[in-house]
Amino acid sequence: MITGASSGIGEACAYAFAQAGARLILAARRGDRLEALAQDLRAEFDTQIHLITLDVRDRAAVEAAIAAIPEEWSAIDILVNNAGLSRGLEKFHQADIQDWEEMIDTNVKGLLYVTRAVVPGMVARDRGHVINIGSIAGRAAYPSGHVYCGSKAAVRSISEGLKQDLLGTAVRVSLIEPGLVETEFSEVRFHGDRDRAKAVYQGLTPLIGEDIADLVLFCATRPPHVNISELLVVPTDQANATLVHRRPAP
Ligand code: NDP
Ligand code: 8X3
Repeated sequence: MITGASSGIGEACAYAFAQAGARLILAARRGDRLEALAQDLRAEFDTQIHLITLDVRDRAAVEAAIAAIPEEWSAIDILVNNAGLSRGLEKFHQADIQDWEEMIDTNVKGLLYVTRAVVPGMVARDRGHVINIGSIAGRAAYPSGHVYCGSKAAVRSISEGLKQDLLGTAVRVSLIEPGLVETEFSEVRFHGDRDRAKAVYQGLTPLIGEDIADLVLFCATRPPHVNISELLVVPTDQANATLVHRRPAP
């Protein structure tokens, strides 16, 4: 099951797992995008797919959607908690509080709702893997990142705590923390301002969704006794959350 499969890293994960022969449960709010993706995956890989149009911020909807998964799909082996977003890049004292609500509700509470609904089945079956998409932003805050960074620091803590509580079961927990990945992320952060979004990746070679999907698949395909607990991955042009190398335009 991949959340946020309608775009970017989640969509790339859907391709990677489809190619590897997995059956896929794909979730996101934009059902039309999911339908188009499912059509492509069925045509290219003959993938069996179950779609869930879902807003992970809606706790009741998450619980109902997981409970309503047809019997033959309900034994989820791998949960990729990828749905997430940033909103705004303003100084703390100038930021829009509604942006904060959206990030915390999606990145933290949404991830919790989905995980809480799926993990009990994994524990009961003594089999499963939760792969959380955190961020380099969860390791160190950057200017004007405050709440987004905080939400990803929470994902880091939640992943650690989940692993501790699942100790003694066969259920694995992995955290992948990417640096700059060119997806719709910055366009969403800047509320649709494409020029501002493009500038984020100008002069450097960013990661792409497929780079992260590769790692998600790698984590999921280790032997059962191997738990990759965390992976930090950045473009070669990025040293940390604030230090990137940009080449001048030719
Ligand atoms: P995209 O904007 O391309 O994709 C985000 C995905 O999350 C979309 O499929 C979107 O689907 C889904 N999503 C957002 N809100 C909700 C919601 N309320 N309910 C369900 N699905 C939702 O960005 P990325 O692929 O880059 O982002 C994926 C994850 O990777 C996020 O958690 C992000 O924080 C993280 N990340 C991204 C980095 C980057 O530089 N791009 C770096 C580090 C981490 P829909 O709108 O259809 O609901
Ligand atoms: C996304 C990477 O550095 O834009 O989590 O926050 S960054």
